[in-house]
Amino acid sequence: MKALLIVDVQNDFCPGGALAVADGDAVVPVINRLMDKFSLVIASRDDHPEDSRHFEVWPVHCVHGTQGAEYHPDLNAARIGQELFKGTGKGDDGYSAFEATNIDLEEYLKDQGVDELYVTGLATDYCVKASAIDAARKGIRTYLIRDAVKGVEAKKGDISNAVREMEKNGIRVITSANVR
Ligand code: VGL
Ligand code: ZN
Repeated sequence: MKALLIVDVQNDFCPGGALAVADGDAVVPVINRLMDKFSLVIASRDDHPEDSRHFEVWPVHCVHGTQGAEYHPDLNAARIGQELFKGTGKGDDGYSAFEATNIDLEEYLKDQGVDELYVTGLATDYCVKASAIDAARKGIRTYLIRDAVKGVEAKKGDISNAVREMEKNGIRVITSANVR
């Protein structure tokens, strides 16, 4: 059983948002098309309190209840079967979807019989990387869909280094055209 994981495709990570990823919204049509190939689609959401210590290192973004924390309006959110809220505590960065506080994601995937996770979304060099590596370490066969992710690239090479780190952790890098 395979599942599609959408990481943080939220307004604040898209152009015009508080922590915009360049071309972040370009992943939306790719992800919408991929949804047709999955019976289970799950999505993480950065959902920070306004006084989060996470904002000592990042601009204020994805504050609980704000427009910036909503999904990109073109994302086909109706297909999302389970949401994963993360970074919800004051001292909680919540980079990985496995740090979701509304559900134990590892248990949930076990209950659903998921043994293959296809990872998409934002940002390649932060929450996508953390989520994919956690999945692989939990014994889930994990795929990074390279044309369905975009990164921050705060320093030159961050994205390619993140992809390499994921590969070192056993994650298979594929393109959306190769998803059956
Ligand atoms: C993210 C930085 C801070 C992400 C979230 O979704 O990759 N990056 N919070
Ligand atoms: Zn955040």
